[in-house]
Amino acid sequence: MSPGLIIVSNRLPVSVKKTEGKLEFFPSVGGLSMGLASYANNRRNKWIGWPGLASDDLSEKERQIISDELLKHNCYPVFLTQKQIDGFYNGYSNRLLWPLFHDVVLSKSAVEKEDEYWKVYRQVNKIYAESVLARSNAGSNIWVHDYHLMLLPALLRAERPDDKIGFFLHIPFPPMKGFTKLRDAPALLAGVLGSDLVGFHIVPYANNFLESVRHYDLGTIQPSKVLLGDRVVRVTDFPIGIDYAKWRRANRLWGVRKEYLRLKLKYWGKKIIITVDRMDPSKGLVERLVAYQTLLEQNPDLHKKVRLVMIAVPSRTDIEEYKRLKEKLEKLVMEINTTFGTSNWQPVDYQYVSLGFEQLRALYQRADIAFITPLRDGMNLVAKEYLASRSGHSGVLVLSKTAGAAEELKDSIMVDPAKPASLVRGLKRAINMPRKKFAKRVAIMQQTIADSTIHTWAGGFMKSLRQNNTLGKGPTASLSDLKQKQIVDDYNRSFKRLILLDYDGVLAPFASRPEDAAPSPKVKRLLGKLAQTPDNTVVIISGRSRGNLDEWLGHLHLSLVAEHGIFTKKAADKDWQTTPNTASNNWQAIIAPVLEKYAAKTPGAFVETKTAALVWHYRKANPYYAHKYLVILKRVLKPMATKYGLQVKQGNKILEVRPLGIDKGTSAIAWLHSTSPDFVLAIGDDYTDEDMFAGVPASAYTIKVGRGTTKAHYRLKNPAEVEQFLEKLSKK
Ligand code: ADQ
Repeated sequence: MSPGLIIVSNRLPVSVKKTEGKLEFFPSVGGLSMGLASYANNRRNKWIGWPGLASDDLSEKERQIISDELLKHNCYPVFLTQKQIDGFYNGYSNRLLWPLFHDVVLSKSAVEKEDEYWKVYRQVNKIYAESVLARSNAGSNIWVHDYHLMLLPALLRAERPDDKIGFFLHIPFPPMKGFTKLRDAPALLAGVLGSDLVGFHIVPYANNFLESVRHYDLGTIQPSKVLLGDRVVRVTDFPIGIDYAKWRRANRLWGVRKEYLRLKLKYWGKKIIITVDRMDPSKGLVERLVAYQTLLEQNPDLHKKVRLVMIAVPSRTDIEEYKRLKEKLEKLVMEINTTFGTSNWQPVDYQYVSLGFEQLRALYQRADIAFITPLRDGMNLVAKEYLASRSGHSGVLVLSKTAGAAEELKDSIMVDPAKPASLVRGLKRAINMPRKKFAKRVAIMQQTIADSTIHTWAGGFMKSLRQNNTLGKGPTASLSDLKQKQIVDDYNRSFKRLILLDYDGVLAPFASRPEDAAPSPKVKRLLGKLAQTPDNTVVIISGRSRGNLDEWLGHLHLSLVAEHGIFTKKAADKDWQTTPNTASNNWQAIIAPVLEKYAAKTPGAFVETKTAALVWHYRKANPYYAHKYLVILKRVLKPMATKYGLQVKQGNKILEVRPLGIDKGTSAIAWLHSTSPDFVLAIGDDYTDEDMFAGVPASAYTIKVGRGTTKAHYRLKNPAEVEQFLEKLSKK
């Protein structure tokens, strides 16, 4: 049986409060707990988190009662004192990280306390680490959630090198310029990089994260990956979804029907606009009300016909900024209602409550328009829940382009929450939108939400987490002096030797321009000597064109393989041979413009045309754009590759497109057959060489140059070390 899953988050799906000495248990509100609750009901899983109340005035007995009750939900409490809650939760997490990540101005008093808050944040992350370690065994799958626990993955990794650790951020990850304002930004990144897999809602957040990792030089950045010595941290997007079927079908529930009827009567004859959010400065509630106010000012004809139902759920009520927001909002509601309201029309129906599922579902069903305009939002589940709850394809959604959900819900009426006029225009369009006209758009969005649910999200993340660790199995040993001596001895004792060497990054360091990476005289001398030794077959097996290899190495007694195996020239031959069935390159005329298009968008990137391959180079490109467009490019190329029988392979700062069946593995196998060696050595540095390592027998000596996961048995640091090693070998 595979190990269960340990979920760790700041809040548990069940919260506890103590009123007049009595403990009360109730479901937590918020995207995360709602989203994962349905996933975490499995008894084999454990959910570790804070139960939501300070431990200072809890007796031993009360703690036991809490633990026992939570255990019924597979939950385990982390008890925190009021002082810890103030520094860790109210302070560092919610007065610094949250606003900074949502591009909300930080309050001066919060910035002044950064040091103080940081100390407690670190301390509490350590408390979480101790709790997780005590409740799980080595080899566990651990899924850490959100900005409160950014240090936790590295703390766990230090104790549990073999655990599978995933981290998911539910809020946006800001651009590098914003993030690096935090004094301890590098420590936060290093904390997250303790994971095997880091997930974000959308690609731009993942790219922002990678950009910050690059800024502090914390690892080697590759598209969707950070290489840290022998570890790979995958960084990718997993857009969270909702339990679509549950929301869709809930109209059958008696409680929903009853509530719907009540709302129908209450809001009879009015066009109902709803806003449903936690009371939070990032949700843009004031801006939304101001837009509604302007709409009423500008359109007297709408008076008495519309009504804004504003549901604000109490949130982080101990924090000064949240208290001020509530006051401001309530003042504004009053102002609107007294300015425009009449004896039988109240323009805003404001409710500061947490609704139950059935009430919320009925409200979604009654609302003609959902006006969801956060200033910034990781995803925003309310928008998805609203669409899922509509009967048929009715309803209209107005959505901020700055919500993560905007990536998927492109058919909504999209607005810019930073521009008041855009909000007013969007709302007016929604009010005037003919029902039928919008139905097609709702149908498309409903399909998107139905296809990408909370179950596919959690399942997809877990599947990826498991894959990731098998890929990163066991570190590859660096090639010690002793081992080098053993290889040299074995080489000397053998009768027929095959030496397969990649060129770039192995025999010569990378240069900014491919044509500048010529071999040094010393390397040429060593290769010449090895090639001249009787019973040696030395093959340079490269992605380079024939021209480069001929020019640099053609005069030595080497065998050459160009373009990953399309062309071969044996040491004794004068001419190149072409691998059968690869000569047609009609596909290049179709793929080249696509690569050119994205090279034009990526300053510093360029396209190289080989005889039977195309290469998108991004070594000199701005990494932000390179990674952004690389992801898109791979997606765009996928169906084209299938159509034309091509493979798209990522190498060291390159993306190469070439015919299927042409790779260094196939080529290595052909050399093995034609030479029947009793000694095989293969040295390579990038992804294309992994095919070569896989193609040679297990008894072969395989050496990876540089960092990154590999199938090779040994590792050398750089071309200089390769040179030293080849020198030892050539001393026979
Ligand atoms: P939140 O900021 O909490 O979540 P959101 O995604 O909208 O934002 O989720 C709110 C949840 O609370 C919804 O499931 C909704 O039904 C519920 N809710 C809201 N108001 C309510 C009310 N008055 N009564 C009862 N329930 C209410 C964070 C991030 C989001 C991200 C989620 C999930 O800020 O951007 O989408 O996590 O990753």
